[in-house]
Amino acid sequence: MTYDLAIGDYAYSSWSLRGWLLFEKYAIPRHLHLVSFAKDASVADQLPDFAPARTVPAVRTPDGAVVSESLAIIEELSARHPELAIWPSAPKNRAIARNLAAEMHSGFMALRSACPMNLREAFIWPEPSADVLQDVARIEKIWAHARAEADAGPWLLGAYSGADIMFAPVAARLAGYDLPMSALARDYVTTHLSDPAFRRWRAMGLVHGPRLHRYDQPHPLTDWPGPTPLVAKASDATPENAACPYSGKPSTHMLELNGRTFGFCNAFCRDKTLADPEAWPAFMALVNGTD
Ligand SMILES: N[C@@H](CCC(=O)N[C@@H](CS)C(=O)NCC(=O)O)C(=O)O
Repeated sequence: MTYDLAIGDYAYSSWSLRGWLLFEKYAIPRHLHLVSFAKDASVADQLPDFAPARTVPAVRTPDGAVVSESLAIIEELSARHPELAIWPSAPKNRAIARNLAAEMHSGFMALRSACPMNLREAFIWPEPSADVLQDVARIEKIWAHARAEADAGPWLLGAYSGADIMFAPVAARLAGYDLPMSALARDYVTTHLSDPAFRRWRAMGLVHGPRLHRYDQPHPLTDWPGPTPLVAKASDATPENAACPYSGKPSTHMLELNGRTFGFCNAFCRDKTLADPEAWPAFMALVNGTD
C-alpha cells in the first residue's frame, strides 16, 4: 500500500508542482496519476478514484483518505512522516515556515492571476501592474525575514522545507515574467530554478502534453532564466546501454549527447532526458560511468 498522487500538466499546473515536489524531494513512494487540462472533461471527472477532489494535486493516502489542498497534503505527510522533517525541526523556524506556506496558499492573487505559471516560455513584462509589484514587494519582505532566521543553506529556513515547496511556482513566476526583485530574492529564485527536482519537473513539462494557448501572454519572449541544459538530440544509432537507466527495460529510444548514444525504454523517458540531461541522476551516472 502506498500513496496515490494525481497531478495536472507539468508545464502549467503550479499547484501540482507543489504536490509532486513534496513526494520527489522527500523520496516518498507514490503512484502517479495524470490528468490533462487539454481534455474536455473537468479535473473532477478525470479523478473518479479521488472523489470528492476537484482540483490537482490530490493525494489518496494508503488508508484511503483523499487530501486535495496542497497545504493540507504537506501537513498530513509531515505528520505521517516526522522523520523526514518536512517542516524545520526547530520550533521557531517551523513556525515561520508554516506561516510563509499559509500566506502563499491564501495570498498573492494579483501575481497569480497576471502571471500564470508557464514553464515552456519566459516573458519580458517591462511595466508590471502596481498590484503585482505590491505582491512582489510582500514576497521579498517575507523571504528576507525567513532568510534572516535561516541557518546555513540556500533555502528559506536553511534546509529545504514545506515553505520552499509552496514558493517554487512563485519563483518560476518571478523569473518567468522577468519581474524586478532584490538580490536576495533573485538568489532564492535561482536556487529553485537550479534545483534538480525542479529541473526534472520542467523537463517533463517541455515534452509532455499539448501547448495550451490560454497560458500564452501578450509579452515579448525571452530565454528561459534557469540553467541552460546540455545539448542532446534524438538518434537512431545503436546505444551504449542495452537497458534503460530508469526502468531496466530494453533500450528502444535513443539520444545523442557529446557524440555518444544512450537508450531508453520509451519516448517519454528519452525526451524528458533530452530536455535537460543533467537533471536526471540515473542518466548522468550512466554518462559518467558511475552507475
Ligand atoms: N487550493 C488548491 C488549489 C488547486 C488548484 O486550483 N489546482 C488547479 C491546477 S493548478 C486545478 O486543479 N484546476 C482545475 C479546476 O479548477 O477545475 C490547492 O491548494 O491545491
